[in-house]
Amino acid sequence: MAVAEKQFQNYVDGKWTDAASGDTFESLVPATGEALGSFPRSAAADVDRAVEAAKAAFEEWRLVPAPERGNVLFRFARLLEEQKDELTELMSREMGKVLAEAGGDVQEAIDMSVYMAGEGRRLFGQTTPSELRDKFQMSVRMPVGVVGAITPWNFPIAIPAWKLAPALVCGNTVVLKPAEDTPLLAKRFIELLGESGLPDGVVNLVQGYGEEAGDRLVRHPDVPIITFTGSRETGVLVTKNAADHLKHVHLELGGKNGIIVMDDADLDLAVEGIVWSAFGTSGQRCTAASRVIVHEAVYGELQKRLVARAEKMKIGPGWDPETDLGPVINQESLDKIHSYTGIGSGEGAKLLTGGEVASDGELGKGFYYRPTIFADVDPQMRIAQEEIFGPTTALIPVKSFDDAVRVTNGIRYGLSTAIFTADVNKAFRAMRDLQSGITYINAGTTGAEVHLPFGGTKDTGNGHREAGQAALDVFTEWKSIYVDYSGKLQRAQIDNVEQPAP
Ligand code: UN1
Repeated sequence: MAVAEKQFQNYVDGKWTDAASGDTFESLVPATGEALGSFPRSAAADVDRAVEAAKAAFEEWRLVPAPERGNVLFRFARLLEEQKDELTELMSREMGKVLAEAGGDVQEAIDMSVYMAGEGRRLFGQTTPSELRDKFQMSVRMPVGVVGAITPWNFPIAIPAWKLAPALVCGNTVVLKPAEDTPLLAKRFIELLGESGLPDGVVNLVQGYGEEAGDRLVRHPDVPIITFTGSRETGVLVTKNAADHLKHVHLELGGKNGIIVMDDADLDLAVEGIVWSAFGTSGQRCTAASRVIVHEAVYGELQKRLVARAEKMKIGPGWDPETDLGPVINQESLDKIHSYTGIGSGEGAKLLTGGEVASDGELGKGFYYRPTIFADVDPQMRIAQEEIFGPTTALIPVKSFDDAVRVTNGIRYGLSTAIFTADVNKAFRAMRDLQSGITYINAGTTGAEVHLPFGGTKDTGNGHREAGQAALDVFTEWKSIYVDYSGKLQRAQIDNVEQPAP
């Protein structure tokens, strides 16, 4: 697919515009290092204009009936469907993932938009009886205002949809600051949303860097909600910088997800699950399985099968249908991933396969890393504790189920966990005892569907969830409404005391 190098713009109040400074940055193709286009390097002044537009648009958008807001999302889903092939191919180019996964990313956005479009006819609140006669009461969800959405590059179409679809159907307006590694996909996303019939100013796009554009959004007094997906370190910064305005902060941060393989597991299935979860998207998922906790009885056999599978993976550009493993996002990422190979070896872990940059022939132009497996990893080693965000996984032997649970839980993060076992009792104990927002039984750590809550415990976030009904809690505030039709003053907690509770 040829996307000629071009200059792209921000989208503010329904118009395409440059950054006030005129500064730009480039988006690179990770498979080849070529530039895809240049984008506005936005700063505070650009964010301020976008927020002003979103704030003004909110006054009208919040009054549009929710089913009508939902209809916009239905149209958006249809446009995404029509453009699915184009977006898939573009994603394999700008972000690097293989076609099947890129298609899945777009499909996730379609599914989320359809799900949230339907929410336009629900947005359920509660009605309850009153303790007094002739009185009615209910709770309703209210939109909050301008949402600042800061999205990552690893799911460049899906995650903007996770955030924007619920934000919009609830009646909020949005300023999106996408990752600087995937600005063209964000531009296409916003363009299609605009074509779906959103009034000007309801959605705005500000391209640029986190420390410049993102930071202003986080601190802007007229942005009451920040939703951020990214690293733990940036999540802490976002929380601190949003605190002066007591913003709602929704965070989706790191993971160090573990797959447990018990002695009674179907090993072929476990190997498939591990390969998909550890090496899919080149390990650049917050749900990636970067630890495999294996019962000692099957440890040797699992190693053998896993290494054989990993060594068969074909490395290449995402758009080549033969490719199993695409590039990682950029040089900095490649360096970080490789530095963890050094760290793991230095800590005494045994490198079974991989552990090097793949640079034969054409691969030398891009950012490729071989699928990497360490064995004999101690649970306290850095490669078993820190998020690497690359195709590297660590095998940790354990003696029992209880050991496996203890090791799986022995990290700061709590996004996704999995267990392969044929024992239903162990499966149910795992569902109860694994400390994570998501647990899979006989599947890898990846594969969330849009209608269940997505998010993690511990340092993966701050208690919020996106997707499903839980997303509505991020983007609305409850209002409780009391309607007294008795015609007289009735005092709650006072006038009903003649019949106290027994
Ligand atoms: C992420 O890795 O940031 O379940 C999101 C999954 C995907 C989404 C992952 N559907 O892993």
